Amino acid sequence: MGFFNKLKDGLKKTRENFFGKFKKILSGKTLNDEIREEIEELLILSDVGFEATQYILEKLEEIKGGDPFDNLKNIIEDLLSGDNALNIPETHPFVINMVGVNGSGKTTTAGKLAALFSSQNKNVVLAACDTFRAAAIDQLKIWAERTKSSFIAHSEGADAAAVAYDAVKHAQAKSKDIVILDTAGRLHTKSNLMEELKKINRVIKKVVPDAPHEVLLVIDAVTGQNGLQQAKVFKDAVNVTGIILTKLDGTAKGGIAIAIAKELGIPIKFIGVGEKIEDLRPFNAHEFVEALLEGDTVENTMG
Ligand SMILES: Nc1nc2c(ncn2[C@@H]2O[C@H](COP(=O)(O)OP(=O)(O)O)[C@@H](O)[C@H]2O)c(=O)[nH]1
Ligand SMILES: [Mg+2]
Repeated sequence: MGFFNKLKDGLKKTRENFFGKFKKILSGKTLNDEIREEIEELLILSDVGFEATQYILEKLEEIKGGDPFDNLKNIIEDLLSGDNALNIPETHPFVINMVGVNGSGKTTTAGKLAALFSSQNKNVVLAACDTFRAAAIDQLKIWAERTKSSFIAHSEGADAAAVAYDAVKHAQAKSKDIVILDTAGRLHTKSNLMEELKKINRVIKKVVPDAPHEVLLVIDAVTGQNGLQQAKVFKDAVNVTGIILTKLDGTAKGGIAIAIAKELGIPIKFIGVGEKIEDLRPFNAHEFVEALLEGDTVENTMG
């Protein structure tokens, strides 16, 4: 399956329940109160959130001419468009810090990213900075083996920043291209977690002054508005440079991507639409909107 079809497949629940309905509601129509209400309801139900929903409705009203469905697509694409290129430094190592709450998909995504970079002939170092549980260290080790990445870990309970420091040092000494720091996400110690993440960012600067080049916040799409609130905590504490939205395949409320783009103002850089290595892709707003709003699934289910 090509990636576009995989993306469509991953967004199936969201499309079938909500976004796939817009074409029929809007195409060739003139806006009226009934249509406006229908759109508003679908957007809210899909977790687009109040702010972005109102914005979309206002824009739709503003645009004169054109087909309202095409206008809607353009508005959503504009909302989702950001600078989603990775901030790759001129000299390696390129250091990526992965942050997010437990279960959001950090470790899996770190592994998928390692696979993606390896396929581009980059040497990757995976660092087990989630030292809270031995199982977390083992989980990353498996990804390192699968992706032929170097693996840096200390024992359970070790200082996360010390692991990060060693990983960056190792990468520099061995001329590795990329370091991915897989951090902890236990929220019940929220302030400690933020302090730990800040310390990691501080300590690696002693080796590479402009590191981390990316702080990627991993958000589980299934957690919806709740995940968005958590994201704000991370955004305030560590300098988040990009969002990775995972598990879009597991929710009908994929509209959360639009809420995130509008409310956080941080570009979505990757999305996850499944558990396999190939299910992580660089985010492309145009492709995403096409996969979300176009498609024959609605017609088929109505036949
Ligand atoms: N369906 C689906 N599952 C995912 C995706 N990304 C991660 N997962 C699963 O989410 C669970 C938690 O992932 P993990 O990487 O351990 O989260 P962490 O606690 O943030 O490190 C695992 O079972 C992953 O396989 C995705 O895009 N789609
Ligand atoms: Mg983990």
